[in-house]
Amino acid sequence: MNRRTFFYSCSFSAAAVVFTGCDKTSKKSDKATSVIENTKNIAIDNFEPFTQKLKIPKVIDFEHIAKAKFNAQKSLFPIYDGKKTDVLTFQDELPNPTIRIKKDDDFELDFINSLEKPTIIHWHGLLVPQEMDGHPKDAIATQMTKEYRYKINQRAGTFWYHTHPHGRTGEEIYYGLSGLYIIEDDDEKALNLPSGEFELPLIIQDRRFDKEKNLIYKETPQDNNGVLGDVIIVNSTPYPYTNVKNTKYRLRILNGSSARTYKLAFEGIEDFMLIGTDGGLLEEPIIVKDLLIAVAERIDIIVDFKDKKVGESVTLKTLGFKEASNFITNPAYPNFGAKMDIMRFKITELSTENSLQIPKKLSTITKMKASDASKNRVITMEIIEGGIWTLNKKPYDMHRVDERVKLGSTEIWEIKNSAHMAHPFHMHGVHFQVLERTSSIDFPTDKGYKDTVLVMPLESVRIIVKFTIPGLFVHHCHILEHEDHSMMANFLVE
Ligand SMILES: [Cu+2]
Repeated sequence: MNRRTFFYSCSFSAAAVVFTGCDKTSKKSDKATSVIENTKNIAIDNFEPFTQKLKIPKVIDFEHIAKAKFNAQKSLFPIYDGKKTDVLTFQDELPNPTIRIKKDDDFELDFINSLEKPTIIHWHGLLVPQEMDGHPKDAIATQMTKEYRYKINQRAGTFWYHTHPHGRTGEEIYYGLSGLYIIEDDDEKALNLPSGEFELPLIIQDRRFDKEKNLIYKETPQDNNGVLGDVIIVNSTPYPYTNVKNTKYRLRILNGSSARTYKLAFEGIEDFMLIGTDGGLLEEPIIVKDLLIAVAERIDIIVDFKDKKVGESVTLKTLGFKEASNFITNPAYPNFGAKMDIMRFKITELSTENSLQIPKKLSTITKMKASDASKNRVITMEIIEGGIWTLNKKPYDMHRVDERVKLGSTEIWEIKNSAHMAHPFHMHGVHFQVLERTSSIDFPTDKGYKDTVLVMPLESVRIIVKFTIPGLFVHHCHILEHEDHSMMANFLVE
């Protein structure tokens, strides 16, 4: 039985699918490579990992242009060298461009929707007026144009953009509609962090391909728990490699996957330095051996190849871990905590510049205190009858106001996860800080400004947030299949 017929030979009970699904497991392949544990990977059966060179997104730099244009469209693109597959793009190629812009500069972009259905772009992590944020209710119809105009009014950091139409965000991002958005400022520039060729953007995503190397998305009802793929692409390149010198690199990493959390580590390098999170630089670097990064989170890290010789290589991987889920997902693919390789750094040149030091003081973060908050709210993450993922037991209605918040106020939101599965909780229009967690798992990323926080199974996380922008925004789970079905709600700041 091949994998395609295996999928469709499982029978599903619609009501029970979220909890049980099909409990068969796919047959392990004798040819299973070292890339992934416990899976049969058809797309890479005849593919040698680390043979395709990492693509670097082209840059739209607002220092040199005044206005950009995005046209969401269907394209054909070779994710695997030599084999084109159907994708969605903003400028007819992948990866989509990285936007670079400075604090206080004006952002101007005309967005044309050439897709068959309404859509909208959301600037994830940006603090912009409500009408520029990309709320699902603001989706524009086919062939319409939306003019995005706003000023960058926040400190430096690594952010991203993606489309956000209600019910179709997962599919649109999966096929390509996302990219990085980097804000720079003078404070960060003065730190002299690795830049130019020593600064690499890495968008990590897991994907599925059929035998012909065409992208495939949902296949079974279990996929509503989260679409997990067996091929990791970085900057739209499957299991890529990149050539490096034996010195420090700054990696701006985005988890742009549908559902997968990664526990990132470098084989051959014991530790690395976390310097920034969703909302920009930490106060000081934190040395880590590995790091959890959930969907939509960003980490800014320094990795040093100084002890490596020319000819050696270092593999970025996700370690196996069990903490995030015991939910059953499509058994044909590696589960939530699977160990997988991601990409390889090949040391090909000696560096002439090894003396660069990372400053001990990176930025100032004003810690918010629980006593600053005027209100406490509880947001629950749970499944209701019919296997629907919700916040506070209510499927999303884009015209219903779920939470009313006073403009200028500070609140504590307690995010309570009653499920045996971790969910990344995201808020639009704010940056928040993590006050405390009920679990003992260490999250170094909690020390920075956040817009997305992973709430572990049966865990409660208390966050503190100041609301400074008026209008209607969404908060939601960032597992894309959950936000589409229907783990999202509206808050109105007034
Ligand atoms: Cu979720």
